[in-house]
Parts: sequence; C-alpha cells; structure tokens
Amino acid sequence: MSSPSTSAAEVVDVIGVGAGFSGLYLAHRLTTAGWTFAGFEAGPSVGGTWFWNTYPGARCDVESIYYSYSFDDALQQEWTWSERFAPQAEILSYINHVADRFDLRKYFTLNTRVVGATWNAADRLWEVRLDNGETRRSRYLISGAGGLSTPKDFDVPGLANFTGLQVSTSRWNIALDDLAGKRVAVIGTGSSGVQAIPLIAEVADELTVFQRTPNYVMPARNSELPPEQIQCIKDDYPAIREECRHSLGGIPERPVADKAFDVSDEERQRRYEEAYKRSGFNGVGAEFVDLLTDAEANRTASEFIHNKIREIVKDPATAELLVPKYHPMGAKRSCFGTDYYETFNRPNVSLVSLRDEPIETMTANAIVTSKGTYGVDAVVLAIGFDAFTGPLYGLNITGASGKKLQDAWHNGVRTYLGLMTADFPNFFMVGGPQSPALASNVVMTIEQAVDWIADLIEHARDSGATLVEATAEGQNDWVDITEETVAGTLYATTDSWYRGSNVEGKPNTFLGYVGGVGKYRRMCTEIAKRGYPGVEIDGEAQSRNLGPIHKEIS
Ligand code: NA7
Repeated sequence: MSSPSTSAAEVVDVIGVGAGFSGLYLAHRLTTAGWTFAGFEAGPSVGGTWFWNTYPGARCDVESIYYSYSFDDALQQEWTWSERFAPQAEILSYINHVADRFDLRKYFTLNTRVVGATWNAADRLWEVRLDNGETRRSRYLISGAGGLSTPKDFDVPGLANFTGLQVSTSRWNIALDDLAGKRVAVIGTGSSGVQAIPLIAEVADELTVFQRTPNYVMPARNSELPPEQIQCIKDDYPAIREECRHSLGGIPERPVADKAFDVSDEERQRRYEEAYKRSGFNGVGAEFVDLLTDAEANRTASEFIHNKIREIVKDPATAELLVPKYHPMGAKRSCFGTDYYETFNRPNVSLVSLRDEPIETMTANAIVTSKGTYGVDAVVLAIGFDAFTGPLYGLNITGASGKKLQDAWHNGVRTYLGLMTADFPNFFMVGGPQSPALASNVVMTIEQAVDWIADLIEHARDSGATLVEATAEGQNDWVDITEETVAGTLYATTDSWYRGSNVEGKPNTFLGYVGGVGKYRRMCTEIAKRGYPGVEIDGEAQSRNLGPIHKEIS
C-alpha cells in the first residue's frame, strides 16, 4: 500500500521529505520500482522552494529549457516554456503539472512537517515524527528538503522594534502594490534582492537599498522563447539532455579551451562584450577556462563588469558603491538581473553601504546606521538562507550512535558523495551538501541523485539486505575530494553561503562538489559498478579506493 495515510503501525519502504523537485521525482522513481512511499510536505502544496519564493521578479537563473526534468521524453515534449528564464509562477505550474501527470499527489501528506527521526537499530527502521504528533516508520528515509529552503534568521539589529510592514523574499506574503506609495527599505543584494529591487522601485514612493556586499549582476537578457527555438530544442532534447548530464554545471557548455591571457587585451575585451550580450552561466564568467582558478585572469573579467557598472550608473559615488570589489567574479554566486543597475538612476532610489555604515538598530519606523537615520514604512528582507544544513538539521535526525546530525557535523559537514553520511544508516540526501547541487542545474543533479539512490537500495533489496550505510572511510575520502577540488578554485577564497559564512557560528566547510556534474555522475556510476565501495550493505563493505576512482575519471 503506497498511500501516506497508512497507520503508524505500518512500515513503509521509504519516507520522503518534501514535495519539491526532489520529492516528486523520488515518489515517481521509487514507486515505479515497486517501493511503497510516503512523502511529507510542510507546505500546503507541492513546489518546495518554488512554492515559497513568490517575491516580485522571482525567476530561475538557469534557463528554463534545462531547468526541468529529463526523465520522461513525453513530458519534455508536451511542456512548453514561455521565457528564456522561467518566472516562479511558471515553474510552480510545471511542478504542479508533473504532480498531476504522474499522479504523484496521492503519495504526499501536505501541511505536515517532519520534526524528528530516530534510527531504530533493532528493527532497522526510521521512526519519523510529524508535527501533528504522529509517528511513521520506514525502512529508508530520504530528504528532498532542498538546499535553499530554510530562511536565515532575521539577524538585523533592532528588527523587533520595527512596527511597519515587514516581509521577507523567501516567505513573501503581500502584493507588490502593498508597497505602493511607501518608503521601502530592501536589505540584502543577493539574487533575491537583485530580482525584486527594480520592481519594488517602480511602486515605492522611495526605495533605499541597504547593501552589505556588492555582487556581480549580469543583465539576464530574459526574453520570450520563439516557437522555432522551442521546436529546435524539442527535436534535439535527448541529445541536449545527454550533453547536460556530462557537462560541468548541468547545462550545455560552450567549448572554451583558452585562458584569459592567451589572447590580446583587445581580443579579450571583444570576447567579454560578446559574452555580456549572451549572458547566462555561459556568459562573461565562462569566457575563459581559468576565470575561476586564476585570480589575475578573473580580474580581467571582474574589471570588465566594474566598468559596465560605471557606464550604467550615472552618479559616480553610487556606482563605486555598487562595484563588487570584495571578491572575484563568480566566487560567490553571480546574479542575473533586469535593469538592476539602471534602477539606481531613478530619483526615488538610493543606496546605503552597510560596509561604511552598519545598521546599529531599528526604531518603530526607521533604520539607524552608524551614520544616519532612514525613515521607512516597510522593510523587505532579502538576506538569504541557512543553505543545505538548515533544512537537514530541521529534521532533527538521530543516528545509530544516538547523535543528532547537527552534532555529528558540529565541526563541518561530512558526507559520502553528498548523498549519505556515516552513522545514519538507510538515510539519504537528494541535492545534499557536498554534492554538485550547489553549483549546478539542480534539477539535473536531483535526477541523478534519485536514480543512484534508487539503484543502490534496489541492489540491496536484490541481495536481501536491509541496511545500507556510508563507511567512515568512504566519507573521509569524499570530504577530502570535495576540499581538494575546491581548493584549486577561487571559491575557496571568498566568504559566501557556499561556505556557510553567511550564518553566524556555522562551520566553514564548502557545501558543494565543484568537479563538475559530468565527472560526478561518472564517478557515481563507477562506484555502483564496483559494488559500492564506501558503502556498507548489511555490514559488508567493499574496499574503498575513492581517491583513485576520482583521479581515474575524467
Ligand atoms: P544570498 O545570495 O545569500 O544574499 C543575501 C544578501 O543579504 C547578501 O547581499 C547578504 O550580504 C545580505 N545580508 C545577509 N544578512 C544580512 C544582514 N544581517 N544585514 C544586511 N545584509 C545582510 O540570498 P538570496 O536569497 O539573494 O539568494 C540565494 C540563492 O537563491 C542564490 O544564490 C541563487 O542560487 C538563488 P553578504 O553578501 O552576506 O555580505
């Protein structure tokens, strides 16, 4: 029986957390393979991140034709994206369409949050506690709780004093028009702030942007997708998807082999101009192979964008504040905006640099910095997420030795392939930390993770095994591999949510694997082929040898 409304006494094969891209594909893939599945979703609908992030301008920064499921050709043939970068509402309709098309809603209980899970070693089961007070039991527990789904604490000094309208981009619950005629403050200039700011500026009486770290904002160059282009893509979809699966970031790559200083200054400038017109993740940041590994090479691309900002923003002092001078381009996630810098030319928009004047407190109707008091009627928080670990720690999982996940990872995240973690048997993470999820087309990464997990538990089932766990050695290997991989890049030099540095007290571990989704996939496939080194199945482990496998795989 596969309905989630099964009784507490019944043991379901798999409990899945979340009904976003991960949870839905888990439900589809596992039930197709004959597993019983019960999914729990805290929200009132499917959609996950795309259900909650409804702020004005919210859209994906990966192109819609790639940011979608590839597991079913009929699905990709029948769905038609309207824009190059899909807006939130269209992605949410797509997710709803998938839920209906594959009849997946029946596997999920909505409005129900998983608040705890404890490993029962005697019965080899997870006992999963729900916020309605009930407990459910399952052989396997798989998190599809997302990477950017737990908003960061609202750590703005004095926020509790503010009595005006307060809203966060990650839990947007007002109409844009509610900001009309108001003095609005936006705090935060990551992707969410960058997308929302131009639209808020259009309705607000005054908009003051409180910026801590200026970011690189490329013009998104969003547009409607012409029918001929859609047809071309649909005709070629299987090949395009295959290319994505073996790419660096889960989108087709431009074949670039040369380094920034292999070409003359003029040629480099010309290439950056072309790339700037193209935009997207194959834009300026991907124009030369060494832009994320060589600081001097990166400087050429960074300065190109700096100069664009100075050209666009008319007030030189504002332009200088917007110039991202604290980190190399791409070392923290670049943003794609529409009229972002142009917005600062509007007479009703001003910029406050929190590096020069930090917020000291807030009053009932003002933000007080070290240099002045800014009267505001509404505050929009666009301050980001407790990425990757936040959603997992919220599950309050207790492993075999009685330790909670947050204690096991007290000094930093430790996973095997970003999919499993030692001492937490039969527990898996889809799109977890130390997987390629952080810096890739996450839908592609999710599909690969779900398929690999499904194959592993089917392999265990075929041999009559009921216990699957990452070994400490396999996990140590994977942590070393992720750290060595990132150490050769500029990601290692920059504070960002990629490293957990946006959350006070969070240990500094890089939360992704940046060796490429293609290499990662080939490595995972090879691991499966070799009988799962790094995994103990019913107490039996293959010798590990992950390091050599990683080196062997190109
Ligand atoms: P981000 O990218 O984490 O951006 C958050 C922004 O908020 C960033 O500019 C932060 O500055 C700023 N911030 C965070 N906390 C504060 C406080 N306390 N005071 C002032 N400013 C603050 O989150 P987003 O939601 O925009 O985007 C997340 C991802 O979603 C994005 O990367 C895409 O993958 C989609 P900081 O840079 O930390 O100095």
